[in-house]
Amino acid sequence: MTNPMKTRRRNLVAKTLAATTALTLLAGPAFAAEWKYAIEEALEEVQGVYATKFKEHIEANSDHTVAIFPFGTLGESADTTELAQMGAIQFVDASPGFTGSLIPELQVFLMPYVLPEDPDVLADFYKTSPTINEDLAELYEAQSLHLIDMFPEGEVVMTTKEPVTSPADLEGVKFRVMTTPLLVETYNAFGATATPLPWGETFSGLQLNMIQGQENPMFFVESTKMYEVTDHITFTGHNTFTTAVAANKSFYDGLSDEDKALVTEAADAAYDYIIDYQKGLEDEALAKIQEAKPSMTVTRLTDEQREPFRKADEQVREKFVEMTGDSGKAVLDGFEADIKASQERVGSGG
Ligand code: 6CS
Repeated sequence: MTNPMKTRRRNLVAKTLAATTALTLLAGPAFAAEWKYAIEEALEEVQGVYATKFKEHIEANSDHTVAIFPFGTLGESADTTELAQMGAIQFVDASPGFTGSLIPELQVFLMPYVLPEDPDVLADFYKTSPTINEDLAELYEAQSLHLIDMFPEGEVVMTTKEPVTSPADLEGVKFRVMTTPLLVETYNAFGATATPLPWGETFSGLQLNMIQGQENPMFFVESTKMYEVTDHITFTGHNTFTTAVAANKSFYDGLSDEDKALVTEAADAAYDYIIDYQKGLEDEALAKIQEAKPSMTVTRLTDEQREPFRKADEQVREKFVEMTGDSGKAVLDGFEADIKASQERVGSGG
């Protein structure tokens, strides 16, 4: 349901940004522009590190400048996505956990036990997959967005108030998920009571015990201090957090060939950097959490313990196809074929 307060605020933000963009264009030297780029995280977090690298490359190789808007400055993910669709900002980092509500096929990234775990396979997959870079990219275009890059942000772990080793432990647990419908299906199939919430409501929800669990990659559990409001970490191996950077379509289509090439080069540099940057990040974050809160428990589910969670896959697959029809089925088939191709290329069972 649309919240009129939020819509009014979003419209005001859009108008202000559009006006400042126009002023910058008028005042700046010929062809130089300030490009606005919103992210869902802080500058020091993975999306911020990628965005900073992108900005550095653009600024070192052109007269353009990039202004990064971290989480909280322009609203939640749904708000910044809308701003990018309207052209009030030029770039947005928005994750399928939210954008899956806009482009249902993107929910393929949220299906449990479908993405490989091997980081090398993942790094190859996001870069080379025709399903991502051609088929899903086309679906972005239909939403006035041009897909620039998708990249992984690390294995998702559950953090909860009570220990979790089986779906029975999730019974009665209100578990916060990002707002895309397939995540609700997944966590309900895992035995929990899935509770979709924007990111900004998660910490307080846990603090007030309105929710008792959430999932996120380890670096984010540490940087956002999720460990202060939950007591147990569980590695279930069911997913990797995926994010996506997109540009406003009319803006991108209107760029010169030279600027389009510049954007591609900047994205390639940022992609390579962020893949490398994340090596060891999970272990570092875990060590910091254990130092800050020695009582935090860490459980890595065995294959046997994962089995009942894996069973959810069939149910979630059916739901995915029900929600997305033939188009989603084709995306899922292509997705799995591309993963297999990356596994063969990288030479791993991943
Ligand atoms: O759980 C979330 O909503 C957030 N998680 C990450 C890793 N990045 C941004 C997103 O909003």
